[in-house]
Amino acid sequence: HNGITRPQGYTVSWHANPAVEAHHFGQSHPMKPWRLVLTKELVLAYGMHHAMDLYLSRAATFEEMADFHTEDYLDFLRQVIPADMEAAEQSERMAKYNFGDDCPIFDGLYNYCSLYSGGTVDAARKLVNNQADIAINWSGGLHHAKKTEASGFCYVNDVVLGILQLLRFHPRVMYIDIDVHHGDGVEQAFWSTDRVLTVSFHKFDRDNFFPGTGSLDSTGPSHPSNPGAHHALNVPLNDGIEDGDYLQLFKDIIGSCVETYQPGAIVLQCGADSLGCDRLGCFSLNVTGHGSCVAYVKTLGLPLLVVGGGGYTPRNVSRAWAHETSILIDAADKIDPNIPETVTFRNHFGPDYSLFPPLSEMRKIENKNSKQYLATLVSTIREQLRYMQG
Ligand code: TV7
Ligand code: CA
Ligand code: ZN
Repeated sequence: HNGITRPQGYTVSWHANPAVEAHHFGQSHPMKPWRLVLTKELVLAYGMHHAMDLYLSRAATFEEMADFHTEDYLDFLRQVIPADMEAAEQSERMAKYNFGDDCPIFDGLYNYCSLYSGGTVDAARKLVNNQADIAINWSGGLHHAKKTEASGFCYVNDVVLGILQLLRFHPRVMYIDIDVHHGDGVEQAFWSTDRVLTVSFHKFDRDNFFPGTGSLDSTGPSHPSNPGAHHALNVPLNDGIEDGDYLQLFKDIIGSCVETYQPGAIVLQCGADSLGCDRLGCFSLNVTGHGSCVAYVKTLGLPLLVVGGGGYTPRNVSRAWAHETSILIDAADKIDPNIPETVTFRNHFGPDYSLFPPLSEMRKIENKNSKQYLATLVSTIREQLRYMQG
C-alpha cells in the first residue's frame, strides 16, 4: 500500500454517515451535502482510512438535541414537510422558526439534522471517554442555529451539542471558528458562561455580509453579574486576506488565548468558505494556508474535536478537508499533491488534478486588510484577554 499508517502515540476517530450526503437543499441552494462524498473519496483514495478509527454516526436523539434546542422547535423540525413551504396554515410557524430561502424544508430534513448532530455528539464522547485524542466530523460545524430557530443553512447547532458533552468533563472548552462567517449561534449559546471561550475569525461588514454580528468590540454582555462577560472574542476581517497574514494573526491570537484561558479541550470549526474562489466567500486563502491553522491547533496537544461548516465550491472544500485529515493523522508529507488516478469523480479536480491549486491567484481579490489593521486586532484582543482574566 502507499504507506499511510496510524499516527504514533495518539488516536484519531472519524465520524460520518453516508446518508447525510444524500440530502438536497434544492437546485440553486449553495449548500451541497454532496461535498462530503468528494471529501470521503479523496480520503479513501489516499488510504487515510487506515490511520483512523472509523465510526458510522448514529442519529442524535430528540432528547440529545433538546440539550440546547427547545422541544417546541424540535417538534416542528420533526414534523414539517416540503409541501408546508407553500401551505398558508404553516406560514406563521415557518416565519417564527426562520425557515425560508436560506433554510428550506427539504425531504429528510430531520434525518439530516439528527445525523450530522449525532456525529458531533459521538465525536465529543470519544474524546471524553479517552477513546480518541482527535475526533473528526466533517458533516458538522453548523454554527448559526439558535435555541429556537434555524439560521444561515443551519437547523440544529451540533457544535453547541458537542461542547455541552465536553463540558461534562472539562472545566473549560475553547471554540475556534475559521469559517468566513461569524459563529454567532455558538457565541450566543455560551454568552453567559465563563466555561467556554469562543473565538471567530470572519469577514465583517455589518450591513452587507451575513450575519452582520461579530465586531471587534462585542465580547459578551458585560453586566458585572455575567460570568460570561469577555468570553466571546471576534476577529473581524475585510476582503482578500492571504495565507501568510491569516496564519500569523491566527497564531498570535490563538496562542495568547490558550496561554491565558488554559482550556482542557478545543473544538475547531473548519468552514472552507474562507478559501479563495469560494462561491460565497471573499478571502484569498489557499488549501495550505487554511490547513496551517489546523496544523497549529494540533501542536497545542489538547483533546480536539474537528468539525466542518461552510464551503460552497465543493471541489475545494474536499481538497481542504482531505488535506486537513492528513495533517491530523500526521501524514501530510506522505500525500501525493497530484490527485490519484483511482479517485472516484476525479473529473471534478481537473484540469490541474492538484490537491493544492493556486486559489489565491485564480480569482484575485484586493487585500483590504492593512498590516496596521491586523496589528490593531492582535493588540486589542490581547487587551480583551486581560479583562477576561479579571
Ligand atoms: C455555515 N449568503 C452558513 C452561511 C450562511 C449564509 C446567504 C445565500 C444564498 C442563499 C440561497 C441562494 C445564496 C448566492 C448567500 C440576507 C439574505 C440574503 C436568500 C436567497 N443563494 C455557514 C447565509 C446568507 C438560497 N444569508 O456559515 C437559495 O447566495 O445573506 C443572507 C440573508 C436573505 C435570504 N436570501 C439571501 O457557511 C454553514 N444566503 C440560492 C438559493
Ligand atoms: Ca468564523
Ligand atoms: Zn460560512
